[in-house]
Amino acid sequence: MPRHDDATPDLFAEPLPDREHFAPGAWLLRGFARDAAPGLLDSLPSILAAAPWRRALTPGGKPFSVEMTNCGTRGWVSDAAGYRYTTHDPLGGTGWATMPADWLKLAGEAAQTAGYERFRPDACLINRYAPGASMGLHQDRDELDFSAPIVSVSLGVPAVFLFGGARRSDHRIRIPLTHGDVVVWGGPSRLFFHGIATIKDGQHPLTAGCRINLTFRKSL
Ligand code: MD6
Ligand code: FE
Repeated sequence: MPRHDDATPDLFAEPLPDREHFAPGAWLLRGFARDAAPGLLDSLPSILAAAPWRRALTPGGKPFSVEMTNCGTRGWVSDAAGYRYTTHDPLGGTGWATMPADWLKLAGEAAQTAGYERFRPDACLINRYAPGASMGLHQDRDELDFSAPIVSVSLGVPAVFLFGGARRSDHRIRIPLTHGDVVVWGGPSRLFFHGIATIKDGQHPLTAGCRINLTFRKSL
């Protein structure tokens, strides 16, 4: 049944997902995680019990301003030995917490809404931004398989996502992200440079003064 060519609108049709295409293969799904957010955040304490927040060091020895942890069968870590995925937390020595079922479901549905079928992430990097924290321009390139997209869920206080191109010096657009927004990208823009501008002071009922970002990846 055509949905857009009908002369009369179908009041009972499923609403079209609110999605904005901002680069080749890259989509912004505004509010996609808003309803799921309280449930998603309920899982944080048990994930943090396995692997608490830490400020990782870059391979060059500089601390990230963002605090990080992971869940999933693999987690992304950074230290003097470099950027990589590990099955165990190098700090605690224990395995990362299992990825909660509702996290996996949301990530799969977001990927599908952006046109990526059967996304099965094995890793979720969790970033916590206090006011003043930022994420420098980088590429996500520590995964083995660049055919899988990345799904990124923004929770809590707002942020500005910087999105460039294949070269570090390429022009960057600024995308405001608020609580519940989801960004999905892959395909032609999978290796594009991106970052997060310095977080401003703010308050959110679910995260107090911080922004939490869940970044789902298929590492293998
Ligand atoms: C953040 N996100 O939103 C940082 N990477 O806190 C990322 O670095 C990122 O959002 C790849 C894909 C989506 C992302
Ligand atoms: Fe990234």
